[in-house]
Amino acid sequence: MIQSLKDLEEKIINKKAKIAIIGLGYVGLPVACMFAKAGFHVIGIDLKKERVNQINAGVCPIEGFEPNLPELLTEVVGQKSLITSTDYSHLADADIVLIDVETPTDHDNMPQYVALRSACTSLGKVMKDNVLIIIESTIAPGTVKQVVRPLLESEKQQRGLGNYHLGVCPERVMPGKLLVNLESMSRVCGGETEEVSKAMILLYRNIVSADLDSADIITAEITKTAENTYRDVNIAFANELALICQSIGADFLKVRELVNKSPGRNVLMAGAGVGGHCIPKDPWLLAYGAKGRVDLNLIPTARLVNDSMPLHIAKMTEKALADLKVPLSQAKIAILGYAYLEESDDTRNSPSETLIRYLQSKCAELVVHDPYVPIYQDDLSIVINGCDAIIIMVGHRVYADLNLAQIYELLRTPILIDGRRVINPEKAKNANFWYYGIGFGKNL
Ligand code: SAJ
Repeated sequence: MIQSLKDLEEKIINKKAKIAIIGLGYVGLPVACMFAKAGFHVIGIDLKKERVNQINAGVCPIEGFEPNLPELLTEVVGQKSLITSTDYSHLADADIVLIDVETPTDHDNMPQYVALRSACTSLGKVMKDNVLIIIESTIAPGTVKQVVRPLLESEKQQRGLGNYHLGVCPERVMPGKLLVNLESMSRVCGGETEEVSKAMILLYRNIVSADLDSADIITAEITKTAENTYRDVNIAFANELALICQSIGADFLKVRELVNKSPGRNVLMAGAGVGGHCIPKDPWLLAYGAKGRVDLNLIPTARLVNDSMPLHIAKMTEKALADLKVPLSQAKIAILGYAYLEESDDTRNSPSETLIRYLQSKCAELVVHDPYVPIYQDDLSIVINGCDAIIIMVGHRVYADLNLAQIYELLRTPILIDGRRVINPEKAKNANFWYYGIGFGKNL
């Protein structure tokens, strides 16, 4: 086996190794472009014919602003160092196959591996001897052992194949920074053996300038899910501290500032909820890996705290309306922000969606605005005209810069619910608003 890896390492060094990427989404596509740019012949596989056609035409299918990715894609496709297809038979002579398919969780917070299973089965039917297969998708600890390997073994036996090599190398991309993150963030190269990890490091050194750390597969599976779970738990602490401040009569922002003066403290920001493509999902993947082994409390509870924040915002809104004797059933409410993150058009797992579902059957009218989301880009002054409450759900700059005097004139009732603490409470009070902010317990 070491001989085959020695051959593979030679091919990587002289850039003769044929690299294949399964899944050309916001991870697979930039990775494919980067290896092509580094001088390798890359074949990309995706089930979506339209996406494949777009890429082969030199057009970047990824929405949102991704600096340099469209230009890089056009370049490597033009040079024919990246070719894409829907046909798995193109993988038959691949030396290295990276798997970058979606690994979502379902409504019961269980991993959904339909795409991963399909990729492994289809690959198993065509892969050649001694291929190096690397899972880049975020997977629950134990997934290679319980899902990936059994599927590949079954195909290998049916075809009388020799050996193959397995590794896990989780990505750390972020929308808006795909290329820069892939190049500048460290990665864990989890190999089934040390020799495989060594070959992985040799491969990724072609596109990653940061640390490439050798590990075993289970360590690599845990690391990625743990780093996002760590963030989720810390956001939940900030949120629960904000609820305490709000109930006792302090300002969370002031408490946070003072706590963070203490060495080694870094309280994150309380907010109207936790959305996005990874933070809400990865804790459940980590928990799934520990299922039946450890009874978890902190990790699932942190998820419940964060998922309850949109409803906390709803309760604040109901209280504000009641304080001013405005029946909720007669109220017109504006939700400002639908994306999951400030200055983003990404709406996956949007906390605003939770709030909308809760309020829309209870109030007279619900309107939504978001400068980055096409269906919510109407003029803000038109959207909020005649409202009894405006709820800031996303910290977009445009909301932090609201002209409060102008907004005041447009509202029927001047209630401002600040779910991201982007408005100064004193300024709101001076502009005659009834201000309610997440974690703001002061009586104005
Ligand atoms: N959020 C808070 N309070 C905070 C930070 C975030 O409520 O203090 C909310 C945001 O509003 C958003 C959600 O959490 O709804 C997620 O925000 P995020 O800043 O974590 O952004 P993501 O989801 O894009 O997370 C990515 C992750 N990167 C990868 O998975 C490679 C995460 O690991 C990074 O830590 C994070 O970016 C980052 O640091 O920006």
